[in-house]
Order: sequence, then structure tokens, then C-alpha cells
Amino acid sequence: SAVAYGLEAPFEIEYHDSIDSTNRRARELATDGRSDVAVLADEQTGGRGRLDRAWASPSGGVWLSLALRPGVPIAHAPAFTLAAAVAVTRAAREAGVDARIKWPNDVVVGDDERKLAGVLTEVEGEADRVDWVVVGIGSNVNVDPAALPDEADATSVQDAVGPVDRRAFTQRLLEEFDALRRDLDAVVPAWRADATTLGKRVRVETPGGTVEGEAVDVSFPGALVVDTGEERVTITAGDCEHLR
Ligand code: BT5
Repeated sequence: SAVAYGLEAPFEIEYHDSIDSTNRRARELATDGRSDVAVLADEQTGGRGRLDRAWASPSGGVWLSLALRPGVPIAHAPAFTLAAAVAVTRAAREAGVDARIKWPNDVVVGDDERKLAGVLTEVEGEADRVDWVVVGIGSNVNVDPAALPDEADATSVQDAVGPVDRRAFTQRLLEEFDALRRDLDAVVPAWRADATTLGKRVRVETPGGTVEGEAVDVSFPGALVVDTGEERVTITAGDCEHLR
């Protein structure tokens, strides 16, 4: 139960030992008009990444989705994704892991940039005002990397520094996220400070084609600015590969 988890968080907690997907459950709550609820699970049986990719969610991770009704324009929703990545990164650093953010939503560790966490944001509503936002955050905390898929290039907090107090990790994550979502203008500067993408050569697969160049900045609410040598391209969505 939430009480057993012992969190004193700025969100109402709904805890599940096992669930298909905390994002699926948070969407259900948000559609019912609920806000500021954090759905937490020890294990997910049908965890999802972007583009309906599978997200491995063995017991020991922090699988968490926030149901929010922030009343912002839909165009601002990516700021919640960046805020979540910053919050996980800070929680991981607090736990002793040198985590960095790879645009837009990956939290990675080490020179080989193994993935520690990912964020999946879902939005519903009108252009000028969202109905709800669900921010799903999957963090490999006390997870044996052998329990993660080989091809995922994944790592965990446990792999980096040994098992940690999941309650403290989750508490820190929720507190950091809460502060940022109340001050969306602070998100991009915070993101820049924790990012590994800026200054790197990148290849980004976008819905409109491939863009290659130097990642020079991130602009509100979360677009990547790439200098191709000929022009500066602003990319709002895509998969980013670091070339050096
Ligand atoms: C993401 O997708 O990184 C977003 C992941 C969001 C998961 C959370 S958990 C709580 C909430 N409930 C859900 O159902 N989802 C959210 P994407 O960028 O598309 O990355 C997916 C890719 O990461 C997969 O195709 C694998 O290659 C890899 N992967 C799968 N499981 C992983 C894991 N546990 N750790 C690291 N990489 C993983």
C-alpha cells in the first residue's frame, strides 16, 4: 500500500505491487477528472515506451506515472517531459550515480551512455488548454541489469552503486518534479545543466526525416536546436543518436 511505501509526497499515491502499466492507470484517473495522483508499481507486466515500444519493468524498479491537469496549452506539454528527466537525474545523483540527460527523455550513465530511465508523456485536450497530462517515468533502480533486455543498453542504480532506498529515491524524484512543474520557466535551464547532448554531433530521426549536425541548444518547451552547418533546425520530436 501507499502507507507501507511510506512516502510523504506532494502527490496522492496509488501503489500497486503489480500492474499492466502505470501510464494506462494514470490515464484512467486523469480521464475521470483526477489530478496530482502518482501511480506507483513495483512491477509492470505491460510497460510501454514511446511509439508503443515495450518497456521492461521487473520488480525493484520505480515505475511511476503522474496524472496532472495543469491547464497549460498543449504546446507546453514537452516541458513536463524535460522536468521529469531532470527530476530523475537529480534523484539518481543524490543516490550517487553520475546520470545525465540525453535529449529528449533518456537518462543515461557513463561514457557508453547506458539508459537508466525513460519518460513517456501523454496528453489529451485542446490546443489552448490541455485536459490532462500523464507523465510516465521508468527508472531502473534496484534492478539487476540481467533482468533487462540485452539490446536495450540499459543500466540501473543497483548496477552503478548497489541497491538504494527506493522510498528516498522516489520521494526526491517527486519533490524535484513538483518544484519544476510549478515553475515551467525553470525547466529548460535545469535541463541544460544536466544534459549530455549539447555540444555533441547528433543524428536525429524525426517524423519529417533525418537531421545531422551539432546540438547547440534546447528551446522552450523542449525542442532541440541542431546546427547542420547550413542552417539551424528546431526539432520538437524524434530519436537522437550521439555521434561523438
Ligand atoms: C522511453 O521510451 O524511454 C519511455 C519509457 C517510459 C516507461 C514508464 S514506466 C512507468 C510508465 N508506465 C508505462 O507503461 N510507461 C511509463 P523509448 O524512448 O521509446 O525507449 C524504449 C526503448 O528502451 C525500448 O525499445 C528498449 O530498447 C529500451 N528499454 C526497454 N526497457 C528498458 C529499461 N527498463 N531500461 C532501459 N531501456 C529499456
